[in-house]
Amino acid sequence: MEKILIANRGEIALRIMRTAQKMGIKTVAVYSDADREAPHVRFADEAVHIGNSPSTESYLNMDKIVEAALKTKAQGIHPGYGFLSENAVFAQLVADNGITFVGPKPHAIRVMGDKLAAKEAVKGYNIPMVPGIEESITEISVAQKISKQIGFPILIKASAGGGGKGMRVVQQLSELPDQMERAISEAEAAFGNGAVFIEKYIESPRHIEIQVLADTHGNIFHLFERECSIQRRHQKVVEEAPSAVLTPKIRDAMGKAAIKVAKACDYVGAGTVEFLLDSDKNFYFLEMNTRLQVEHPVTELITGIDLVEQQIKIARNEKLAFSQQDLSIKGHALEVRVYAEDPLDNFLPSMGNLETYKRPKGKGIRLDDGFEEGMTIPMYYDPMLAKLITYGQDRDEAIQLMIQAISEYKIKGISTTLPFGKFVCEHKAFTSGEFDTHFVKKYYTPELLHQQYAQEREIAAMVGLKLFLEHKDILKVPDRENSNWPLKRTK
Ligand code: MV4
Repeated sequence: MEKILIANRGEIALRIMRTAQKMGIKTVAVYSDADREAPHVRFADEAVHIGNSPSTESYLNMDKIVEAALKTKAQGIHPGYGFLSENAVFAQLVADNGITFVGPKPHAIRVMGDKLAAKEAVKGYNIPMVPGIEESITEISVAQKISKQIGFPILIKASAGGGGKGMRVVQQLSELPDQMERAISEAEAAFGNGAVFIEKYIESPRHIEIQVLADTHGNIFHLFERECSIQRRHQKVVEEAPSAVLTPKIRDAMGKAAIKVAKACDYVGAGTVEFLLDSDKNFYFLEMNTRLQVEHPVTELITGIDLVEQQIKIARNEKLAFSQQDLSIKGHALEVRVYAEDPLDNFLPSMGNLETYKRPKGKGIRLDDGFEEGMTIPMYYDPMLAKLITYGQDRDEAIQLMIQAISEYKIKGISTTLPFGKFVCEHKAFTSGEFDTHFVKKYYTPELLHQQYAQEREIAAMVGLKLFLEHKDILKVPDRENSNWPLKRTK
């Protein structure tokens, strides 16, 4: 593979291109109208315009992307995350055109994209599963019988769902018929597939995922876990590796289970196996993500392995050049996602121009971003601007570095979730490691962020007053009549 096309944009397109460049592979960018001037376009060796700004007319347009690869003679396509990365039809189309899809085979994408098919595939591999059923249910009477067996609360999930879409918690039997009906019609509307199933609802879980790498020669290894419990409405906010709560024994057991899940679907490439960990530290397989994940950098930092490099090598049919015994965890890594959203205003998307954009720098700080000062954030795509990643010898060091890096990261012109990231890193429930997936719901209110600002304002006012008192003998305050100072606030 001497040339690859990156079917993505923003930070992940840049991140993939950097590794390709390091490996001596030429890169082809694709871009929409809104991204004509985007950094990923300028960074690539070649760039092909693929359509209008909406992603349905550009980054999701399979034919255009394959056409661009054929035209530029790219031998591989890396899909990044989101967009077409977990689309089995696209993976097949790429292969049918004689191009290498940098990712798993369509079969694995298809199986893991359907939660019931995934359960079916891993059956017989002795993988811990949440108590529940393995088939879709339509009959209320059947649902009632099963729910009574499992015990309330239960969770109704859509088979075609994932990432939290189409889930419903049912607290008691009387709510079941109504919730079932809604879940089915929601799944029908959202996915064109009304299949739903029931699981025991794990009330206060942690979300822990295992990174796996599988080559085409039958080697499958795991690269330990990422803790992803800090999320807001299924959008991850802070991730870290390793998890503060896994013992070597549980880590080993989860790693082995993840490898079995990968085996069960004949997995090739980099993949992530999601688990829930309950308050008694029992873990359960949830689903497998068949792509490179947003939060992959924390794994790279603690293992020293470039996951994109491994993806490309695997796609070239190379054998993994290490074994499970060679892998170990060194240090601790933390990632804060920076979204163009206002944490003081219900995380409303914040659009506008990056008037000021100053990056934090230094040892132990990695910033994966896709924007530059002066750029306008397009409204068509994901609101994630950047990922701020810190690496320290231990968890406390990574957290302190993160707090420092956030304060050095200057973004003006739009609101971002950086202050929210700081809030999390300073919170006792986070620093103590005692949190679950309900962290944000439990502890966050905009008022608490206001307080953070209030303190800063108070300090600024005190410094101002001190300077004034020190220098007031030489300060000249213009008298009103002759001043241009507006008497009324104009803004
Ligand atoms: C669950 C669960 C509790 N019990 N399944 C959400 C995303 C999707 N991957 C599965 N999810 C969940 N499945 C059972 N049986 C709770 C969640 C869940 C969750 C999981 C991980 C991270 C954040 C979450 C937020 C809400 C619910």
